[in-house]
Amino acid sequence: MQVPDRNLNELREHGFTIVPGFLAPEELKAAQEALWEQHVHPGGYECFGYPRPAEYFADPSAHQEYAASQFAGSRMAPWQSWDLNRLAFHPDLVDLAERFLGSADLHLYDADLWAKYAGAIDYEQPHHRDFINHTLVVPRRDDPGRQLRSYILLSDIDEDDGPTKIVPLAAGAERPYWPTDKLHGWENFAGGTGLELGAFADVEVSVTGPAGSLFAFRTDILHRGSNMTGVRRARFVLEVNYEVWGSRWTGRTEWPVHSQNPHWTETMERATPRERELFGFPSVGDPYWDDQTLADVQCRYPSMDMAPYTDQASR
Ligand SMILES: O=C(O)CCC(=O)C(=O)O
Repeated sequence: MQVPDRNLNELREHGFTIVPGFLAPEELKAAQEALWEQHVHPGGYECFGYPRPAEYFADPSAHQEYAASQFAGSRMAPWQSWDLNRLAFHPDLVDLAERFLGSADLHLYDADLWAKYAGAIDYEQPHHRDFINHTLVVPRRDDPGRQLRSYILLSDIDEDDGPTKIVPLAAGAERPYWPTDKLHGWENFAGGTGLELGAFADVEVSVTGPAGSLFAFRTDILHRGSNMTGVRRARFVLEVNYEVWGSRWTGRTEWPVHSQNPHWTETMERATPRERELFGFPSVGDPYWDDQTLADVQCRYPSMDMAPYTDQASR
């Protein structure tokens, strides 16, 4: 669904918004089924789906990898299915990013799936702001909305499923971007904010909602991951980050590094020229396109429809 203006206003004023029913039921169902898919590709390249919750909880000791760290269930795109990959550039997410960032020249600068299983590890985090690993510097206070973070919830999340805890912008505004004292260890998580555990307990908002909801937030907002307190609960989110192309000091990933993943080829082949551009693929009309590049890119992406680029190159 198109994100209503009132959610966009919330994002601007409070630093976050939650949009229930963002995904259509069939999009959600296809993405949920795809979470468990596994593929072994020619050459032995394996794409692992996640264990279904019933499978995981039947024997957590068989899935020790999820106990290694809070982030052990995080997997960067491209993933094992088009039904997941396409959500990273869902038209209504791109539309929200364009409206929030005020530009159509968008860079999809990171996309990850993140699975958490109750009891695997303590998922609690200190409060932090995410710009710490999305920029080399800090957001401008007079123009902070230069990056948009989002989670598409692929499972229902209630209070017992380790919801993200958000501190509305006004409540956290007085806290400095950067601590003045040197912090160590866990206190230094995500750059450290010097905040005592339990701070903001009276104003924090839990990001709960049915699967298919969208949670969008800014990189300058204080928040934290919380532990999963329910029994046999599993939480799945698809995380996507957008910014406007341009700044040399922001971002998180270089897509060419991931372009040998077999699902990259399919993703590029099935995406539209506009969707490919979000990853940095040359636009229709870019001087990059000529007879040689058209032919060689077609070899790299055999099922890609090159006509939009060809028409331009032959003008
Ligand atoms: O998983 C969550 O709910 C939030 C995680 C988070 O804030 C982080 O890892 O930076």
